[in-house]
Amino acid sequence: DSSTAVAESLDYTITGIDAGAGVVARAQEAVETYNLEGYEVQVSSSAAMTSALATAIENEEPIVVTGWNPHWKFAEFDLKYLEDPEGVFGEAEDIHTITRLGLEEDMPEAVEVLGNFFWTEDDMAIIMNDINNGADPAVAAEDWFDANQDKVAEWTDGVATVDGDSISLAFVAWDSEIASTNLMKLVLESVGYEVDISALENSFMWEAIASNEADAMVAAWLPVTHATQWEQFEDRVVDLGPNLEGAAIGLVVPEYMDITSIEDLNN
Ligand code: PBE
Repeated sequence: DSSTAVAESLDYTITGIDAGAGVVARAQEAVETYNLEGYEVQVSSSAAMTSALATAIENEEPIVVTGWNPHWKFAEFDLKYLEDPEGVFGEAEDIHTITRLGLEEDMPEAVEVLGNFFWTEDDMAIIMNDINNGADPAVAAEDWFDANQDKVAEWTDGVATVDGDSISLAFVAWDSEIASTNLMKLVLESVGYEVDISALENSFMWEAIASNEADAMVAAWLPVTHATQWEQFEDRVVDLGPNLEGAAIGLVVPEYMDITSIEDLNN
């Protein structure tokens, strides 16, 4: 097929998010791997991407975005992942909890809680959807915290309380991580910590943990999304394992688009 109708209808544009995001790096890799000639991955932010997506869908126009779940966009719009026969975006991803070296010795109670933290996509969706519907992130996290005391109790069970020790969590302002980090702040506060959360660009989040500027984060997407950061920092951080399983990244389009695979972007 020598027609480029699909590519032209998309203006040869993949609508990306922040430049540091793993899904943007993988999308750039997909342009190479699938030889998506002329395509560019436009970088912006999660908010700009979802707003472009909403506008396109309102007008039933073609659009392809860097997507991931957990994310509220799948609840709000009819969307599909494009098939990825070359496996550029990996299979299922897990979201891991990562601490700085030495945190276990310095704040064993916090590490116990962080290591116990494990929830599901459905749990996270409740906070994310509230925020998307206009709730303040801290308030949305608090509502979930209040309504899910059984889960909070599992994560804090048998953990000794501390007396106002300061701990800092780093994150990136992706919707999923805004939800999880705001929740973990409350959980750590419930055992007596004073918790500071700071939003950074992705590689700075990893760097902050590796250089002891921040104590922990719940925002590491592995094995594929943050493979570059993992390779760079694995010797200088501690991986406490997954806090959520079955995440995914990929290229996402509205259901009404008549394509099914990344390869079709060349049509
Ligand atoms: N995300 C959400 C991030 C990880 C969490 C998929 C946009 C990324 O691509 O790095």
